[in-house]
Amino acid sequence: MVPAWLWLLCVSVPQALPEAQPAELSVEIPENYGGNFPLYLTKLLLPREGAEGQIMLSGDSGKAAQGPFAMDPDSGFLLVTRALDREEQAEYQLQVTLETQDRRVLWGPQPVLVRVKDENDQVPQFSQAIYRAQLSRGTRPGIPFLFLEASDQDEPGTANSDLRFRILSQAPAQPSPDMFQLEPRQGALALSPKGSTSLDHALEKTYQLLVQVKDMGDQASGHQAIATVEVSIIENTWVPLEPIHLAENLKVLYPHHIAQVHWSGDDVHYRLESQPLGPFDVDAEGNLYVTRELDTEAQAEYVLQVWAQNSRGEDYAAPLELHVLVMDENDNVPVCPPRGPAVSIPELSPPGTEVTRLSAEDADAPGSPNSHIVYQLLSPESEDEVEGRAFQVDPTSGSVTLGALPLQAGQNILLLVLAMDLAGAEGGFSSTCEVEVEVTDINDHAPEFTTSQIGPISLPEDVEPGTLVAMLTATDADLEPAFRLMDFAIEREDTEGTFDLDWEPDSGHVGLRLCKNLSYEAAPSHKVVVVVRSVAELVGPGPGPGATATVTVLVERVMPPPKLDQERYEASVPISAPAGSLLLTIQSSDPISRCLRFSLVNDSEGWLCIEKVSGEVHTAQSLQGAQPGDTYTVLVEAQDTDEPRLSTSAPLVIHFLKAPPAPALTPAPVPSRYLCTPRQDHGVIVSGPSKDSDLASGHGPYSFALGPNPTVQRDWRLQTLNGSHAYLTLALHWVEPREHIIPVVVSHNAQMWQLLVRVIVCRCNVEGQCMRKVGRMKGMPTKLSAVGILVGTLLAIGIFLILIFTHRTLSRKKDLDQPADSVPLKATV
Ligand SMILES: *[C@@H]1O[C@H](CO)[C@@H](O)[C@H](O)[C@H]1NC(C)=O
Ligand SMILES: *[C@@H]1O[C@H](CO)[C@@H](O)[C@H](O)[C@H]1NC(C)=O
Ligand SMILES: CC(=O)N[C@H]1CO[C@H](CO)[C@@H](O)[C@@H]1O
Repeated sequence: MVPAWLWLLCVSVPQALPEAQPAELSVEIPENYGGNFPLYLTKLLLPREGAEGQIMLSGDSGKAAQGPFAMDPDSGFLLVTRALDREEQAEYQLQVTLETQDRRVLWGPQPVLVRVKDENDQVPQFSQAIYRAQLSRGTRPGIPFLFLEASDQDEPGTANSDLRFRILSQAPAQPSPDMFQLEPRQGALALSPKGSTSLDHALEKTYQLLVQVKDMGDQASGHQAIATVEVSIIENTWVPLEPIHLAENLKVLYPHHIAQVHWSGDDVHYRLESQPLGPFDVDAEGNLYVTRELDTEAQAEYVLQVWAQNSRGEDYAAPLELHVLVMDENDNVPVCPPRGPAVSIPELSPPGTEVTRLSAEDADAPGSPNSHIVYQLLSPESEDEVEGRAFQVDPTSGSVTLGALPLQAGQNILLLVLAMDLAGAEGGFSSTCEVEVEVTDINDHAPEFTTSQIGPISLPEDVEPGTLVAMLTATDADLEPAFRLMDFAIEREDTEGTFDLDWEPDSGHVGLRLCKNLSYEAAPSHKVVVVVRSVAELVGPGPGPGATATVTVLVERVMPPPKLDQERYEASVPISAPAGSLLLTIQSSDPISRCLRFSLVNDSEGWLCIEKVSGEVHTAQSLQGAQPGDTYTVLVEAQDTDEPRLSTSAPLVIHFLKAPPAPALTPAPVPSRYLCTPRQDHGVIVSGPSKDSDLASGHGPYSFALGPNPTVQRDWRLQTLNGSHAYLTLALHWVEPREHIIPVVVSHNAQMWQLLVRVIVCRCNVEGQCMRKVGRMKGMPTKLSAVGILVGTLLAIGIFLILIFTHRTLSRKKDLDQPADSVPLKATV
């Protein structure tokens, strides 16, 4: 029951799962097996009923060739028929299948991997029997210059193929027996540290090394091989290079060869680095190239480093340094500094003051003529004379300084300065630099009056305070408004406080105003000295004479027009009035004494005349044509003799009266007076009005005149005192001392009469009086003495009367010469 079940299982499982892969079987077999063959390797678990089918053994991927392997059909063992060589074939892939006659698969396929286990049966082999290498002096110790190669056919990764290199011997062993070192695993041959130090002194040109390679790693056993290494010592050609000068913008074919380096040893690879990064390259032969055009302005100098390296990239020696200098070409134009804001220079700055310092940039090589810049002033054009130059430019430093020509405030100057490279030589480049200069104002001008003397200005006395007397104008040559502000003051004035100044703060005009009433009497003229100053502080010399102005003011006296005592005058005159009849006297009523001159304005008939000085109005001729009852009006004008402008006038109305009947001539008592000669200041008052009411009817002016006798007119003078009295004085210095009877014609209201004024002229005594013998009174008079004096006086009067009468008789004779119409009238003494 059980085998039937197992068979069923064994048969049915592969049938049910024909694709199922049984686990791979792995079998190891030692290489070069020295025992009997066939060698049973492993037993396969075939089904029991193996007889029914046929066991098939095939090689890789169903190939029929199974090589040295076979299956024992009876036992189901896999067996090998001969010894295997791993170096020939290391692995065999086999498949075992149980098939029927008609090639139906009953079991399998079962993969079987047969591995041949390695045996150290191979000897390591050097790639060359003799290695030749060149070694440059100066190679660093430990840097391999030759790599030995060896191979071992045994299984890689096992000790059988694990190779070790070793120097067996060195010949010659001078100057040191171990000049070289060999890396055991890599076979890299290098100088030992000792060899490195002694190589330079070594005279030997060649070293022969016997080298060994051995398998089995570090174990003592193993196979080995031997080779020879010939090392030739070569002089060091790795020498420093001179700097290379390369022109910028060089037009050649690139890459352009610039230098060559050479490492004299074998197995060399060059590496190049440029600091900073530049267009440089090195090829396998050590040729250095520049690969494109250079620009000194971009980079003027490069430092190239070239390394000589072995194939592992290790440096044989220190790198060589190579300086590449890019030679400048004058390919850059000087560049002016950017034009900045205007440079402010105060006016009157001394010559030599630095305005600015130009510094143009030239990108060409510093220190070369290509960047050597010189400066030249283009504008304002430089004068030949130093005095004519406002600016100077130092060619080398570019310093712009002030010249001798003074600048004026407010000027705005654009300086053009040429900056030339190649030190100004021909063929160089140049640029024009601009510098703006602004000359600022300083308060160096004092304000000045346009006129220093003003006037004389005439001012009437009555001009009102506050009146503008004069306008003064001052100017300031400065430009800055703040420097043009002025301050005015009265420096000197005759009368304090009479005048005042008045000005707007920002104007140059100042008004001189009157503050007080003027008075001609107090001051007929004024001198006012006005000064002007700059409000801001003045720089430089102080104010000159123009800072003062003198105003002369003359005070004009103001006179009121003359005033007459009446606004209208009236007089009456009989039409029969003779020429020269006094009508009235015009008088001034001025409180102040002034000289007036009277005149008649429109006396068209010519009837009247007026005394210029006294104002007496007389008839000028007989009033022919005038009718009684008529009036005649003329204008009387009074003019101030000092100020003819000043005048006044008043109408004078003359009323014409009927001619009166001829007056009766009444003898008048003859009063007498004494006047002494030589002439003294005495006179006799003659009264016009008569006590006779017929003659002296009404009031009004009386006019007086001396009688027509020429002697009388020569010796005497008659002046009208007022309307009713006249004053009789001696006209000559000396008049005969005796009794004089002087006829005086009086006219009044068309009546006229004659007075005979008796004047006794005597000799003057010392006191200017008549010498009269009069006794002196002493003490109180007694009754007796009083009677004596009375009698004496009466006696004296008697004698006096006798004297008078004798004189009268004498003078009567003279009266006979007088005209018949001159009738003596009464005279009041
Ligand atoms: C100036 O004169 C005016 C007119 O004559 C007068 O009214 C005024 O009082 C005077 N002023 C002074 C300060 O004398
Ligand atoms: C003189 O002038 C005054 C005022 O103008 C006038 O009234 C008068 O009639 C004039 N007299 C004569 C004679 O023309
Ligand atoms: C009217 C008038 O004034 N008459 C006088 C004229 O002058 C004499 C002398 O001086 C006076 O006595 C009058 O009174």
